[in-house]
Amino acid sequence: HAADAHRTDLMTITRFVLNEQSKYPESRGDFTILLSHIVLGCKFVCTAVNKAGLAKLLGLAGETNVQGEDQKKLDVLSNEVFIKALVSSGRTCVLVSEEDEEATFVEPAKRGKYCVVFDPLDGSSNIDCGVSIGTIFGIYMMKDAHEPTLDDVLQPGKNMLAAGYCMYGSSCTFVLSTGKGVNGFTLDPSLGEFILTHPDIKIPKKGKIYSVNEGNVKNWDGPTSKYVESCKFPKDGSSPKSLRYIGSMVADVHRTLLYGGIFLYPADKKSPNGKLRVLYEVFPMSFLMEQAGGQAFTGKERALDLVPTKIHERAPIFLGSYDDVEEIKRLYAAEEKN
Ligand code: P6P
Repeated sequence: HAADAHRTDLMTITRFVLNEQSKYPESRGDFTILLSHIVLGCKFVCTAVNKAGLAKLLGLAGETNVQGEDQKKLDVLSNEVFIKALVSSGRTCVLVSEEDEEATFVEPAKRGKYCVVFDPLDGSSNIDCGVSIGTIFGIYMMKDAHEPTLDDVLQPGKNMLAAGYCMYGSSCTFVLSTGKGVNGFTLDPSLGEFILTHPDIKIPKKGKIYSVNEGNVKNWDGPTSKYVESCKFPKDGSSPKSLRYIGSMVADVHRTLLYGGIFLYPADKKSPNGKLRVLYEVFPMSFLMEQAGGQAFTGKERALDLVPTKIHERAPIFLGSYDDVEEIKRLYAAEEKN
């Protein structure tokens, strides 16, 4: 009957989070309500992204649609959906989006105690060629019950209560950590529900894949160059690592989480802080990696220890299998000594 139980005992993401909530008797379910609004936003984006190709075919995307309105670009549309869903949840006070230069401060009547930082559609330049893209988010508790300020979102990543992403690819996969491990859910379109498909994800301690944009090799610093060299020509005679680089962070990180290995977006001469954004790319993915038994390093420190000073600040990032990141930490430490 195990199979039957699986078929009838549907562990939806809502039920999963309610189970978590039941461990905190004093909790009033605010987090559960917040998460259900994030999930709603992801379901909307999933359908919109899947129709994007068709929309292009029908000349909707980018031009005027059948109602003669200007069809919004998907990332702008996704951002509006998430901002509206988060404000209407009544559980947020400060929102930071990759799409908005300034933070959004929720009006007092709809204010809650959570702050959400997110990239509504990361990698959206890949939509037209069908590469997987995703929504990335992190959740902080406001610092204390006062007038919300930017300080509520300029917290180190280790203060996050939860983080996750939703990948829009061959299937729609929602990966979440609330600080007690990592779990993956797959959207069942017939139910419109995310079902638990990847319980308690743990990243392999060491991997056989490295993931970096080798086009930047001429600008890399010493430790990064030495590390990538060691992936291609291992000194211990082991076989070289494979290179897999999709160029969409959610897709590259999801593969790293499930298969192991290391994802790198290093600093280089052109961009001394790398390219990826601290609040809504580096922190959420680093949080997930640590929760899955991996680690995340900026070249100088543990990624989650970094204290951001600007909401769109960038940082270099090396994240993935524990032993692989340990290698690059050793090379940066050696560089420090010289
Ligand atoms: P590059 C997509 O534009 C993105 O923000 C991430 O999703 C991805 O990891 C990175 O940039 C790719 O950057 O410079 O290799 O094209």
